Amino acid sequence: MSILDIRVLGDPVLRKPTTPVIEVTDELRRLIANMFETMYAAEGIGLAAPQVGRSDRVAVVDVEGAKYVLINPRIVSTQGAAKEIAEEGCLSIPDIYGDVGRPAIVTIRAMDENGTEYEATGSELLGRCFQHEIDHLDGKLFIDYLSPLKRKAALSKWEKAKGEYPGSIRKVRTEVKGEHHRETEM
Ligand code: K1U
Ligand code: ZN
Repeated sequence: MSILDIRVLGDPVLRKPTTPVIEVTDELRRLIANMFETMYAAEGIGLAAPQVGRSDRVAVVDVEGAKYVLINPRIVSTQGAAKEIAEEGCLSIPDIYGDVGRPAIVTIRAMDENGTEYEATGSELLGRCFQHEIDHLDGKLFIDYLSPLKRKAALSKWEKAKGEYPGSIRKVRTEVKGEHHRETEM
């Protein structure tokens, strides 16, 4: 398995809508395994294919040990009249956070890595993560939900930070015994 580079804000792949998966192949299963490894190395709870430069409609989620492979996911219902506000971050916009209002509970339908359809309902962090990842598959980012003022502040902070990511690429490092190891090819 490999840790993949993460694309950051500015890379057009993050804004490109994804293409539905027609067939679950071994190549797709390898991508999914690499996405899980990358997500864990980056200490995230979710990761969508565009974040690793792919336009397949695929994402992975692990919230408190509840692991999900999302192939061609869609939201089938939401519950909660008022939108619940909570802070979000994004592995593709490091160190930028903002409050996002979303339906409190969502039910999704998706396929797993065996091509089996399933339905899952998530509330709190899991529900938020499902929505954040499905947004990625539609080319949407959490900053799009911020008020104009907060979005402007977030983008101005990002303007100062983005130089750390040449080519809009974030190299994910894993820490072993207090040392940093770059896992991806330089
Ligand atoms: O898709 C991504 O960029 C991953 C993102 C998912 C996410 C974060 C917050 C709310 C909903 C979805 C992250 O995992 S960023 C890391 C993070 O914010 C976090 C990590 C552990 C617990 C809680 C949040
Ligand atoms: Zn994100």
